[in-house]
Amino acid sequence: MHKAGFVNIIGNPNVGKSTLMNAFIGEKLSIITSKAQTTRHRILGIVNGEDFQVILSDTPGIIKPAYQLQESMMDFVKSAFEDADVLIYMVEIGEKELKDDAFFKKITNSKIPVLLLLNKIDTSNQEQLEEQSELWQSKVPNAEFFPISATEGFNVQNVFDRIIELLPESPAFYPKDQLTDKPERFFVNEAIREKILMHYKKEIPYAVEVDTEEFFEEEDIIRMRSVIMVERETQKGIIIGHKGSALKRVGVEARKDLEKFFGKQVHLELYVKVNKNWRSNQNQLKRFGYNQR
Ligand SMILES: Nc1nc2c(ncn2[C@@H]2O[C@H](COP(=O)(O)OP(=O)(O)OP(=O)(O)O)[C@@H](O)[C@H]2O)c(=O)[nH]1
Ligand SMILES: [Mg+2]
Repeated sequence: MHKAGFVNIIGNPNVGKSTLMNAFIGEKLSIITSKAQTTRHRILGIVNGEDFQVILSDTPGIIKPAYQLQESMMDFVKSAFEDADVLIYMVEIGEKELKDDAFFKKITNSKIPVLLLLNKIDTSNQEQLEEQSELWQSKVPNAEFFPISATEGFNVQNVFDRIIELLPESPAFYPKDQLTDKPERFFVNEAIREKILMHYKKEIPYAVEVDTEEFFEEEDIIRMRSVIMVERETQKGIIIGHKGSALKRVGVEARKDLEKFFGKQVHLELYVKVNKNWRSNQNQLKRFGYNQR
C-alpha cells in the first residue's frame, strides 16, 4: 500500500512553521528569521519514502492584510485550506489567539484531521506548559494535540508518524526524487531576502523583493545575478550602506548559504533598483509569483 497527500502548515507569524517544515525535510528549504512575515509564499517541501509521499506546505503567517502583497500572501493561506488532507495548526507558547477569526473558524470546523502543535515548549516551564496545553485543547477541541519544539526536535518524529497514519491511500503526486515545487532561482531570492530580514530594521525588509535574473550552472561554479528591489530611493541608499558595506555583507552571507544549498561554489552578483510601490502593483506582484488571481 502507498500513501500520499497534502499536509498544510498554518498559524500566526513567527510561531515556527518554516522551522518545522525544514525539520521534516532535513534541509533548509524555507528561510527562518526572528521577524514576522518571513515567509511570503506557499512553499512545498516533499518527504519521500518507499511507501509514502508527504507533501508539506509552508505558508505565510496569518495577518490582517494592509496592502496588496499581504492580500496575496493570505490567498496562499486560503489555498492551503482547500487541498489539505491533514491540517497542521501551529501555535506558540504564550500566544493568545489567531489573528483572523474566519480562518480560526475554518480550523475548528474542519472536516479533515487537524494536528494542533504547541511549539517552542523549550522556552516554557512545566506549569506554563500545562496551562497552555489545557487552553489550546479547549480552544480547538477537534484537533489532536502535540506539544513540540521544532528547534530541539522534540516530538517532531511522533507528529510525522501520525501524519503517515492519517494520509490517504494514494499514488505519489510528484516524482520521488523531487524535493519542492519551486525553481532554483526562488531559493536564491529567498537566501538574499533572509539576510535582508536579519540585517535591516523597521520597514526595510518588508519593502524588499529579490529577483534573480541570471542563474548559469557551469561545471564547478554557479553564477548568479540578482536584483534587490526597494520601493523608494532612500531605501536604496540604506540597503547599499556606507561604501557598499551593507550590501556586501548580504552578498557574502547569502553566497555562503547558497553554496551549502547547492553543494557547489557560487558567484553572486547583487545590485539594487527602485521599483516604485511594487507591493501594491498587481502586475509587479504577478511577475514575482504572488498574484494568482
Ligand atoms: N525557542 C524556540 N524557538 C523557535 C522554535 N521554533 C522556531 N523558533 C524560532 O522562532 C522564530 C520564527 O521561526 P520561523 O520558522 O521563521 O516562523 P514562521 O512561523 O515560519 O514565521 P513567518 O514565516 O514569519 O510566518 C525563529 O527565530 C526560530 O528560530 C522552537 O521550537 N523553540
Ligand atoms: Mg515562515
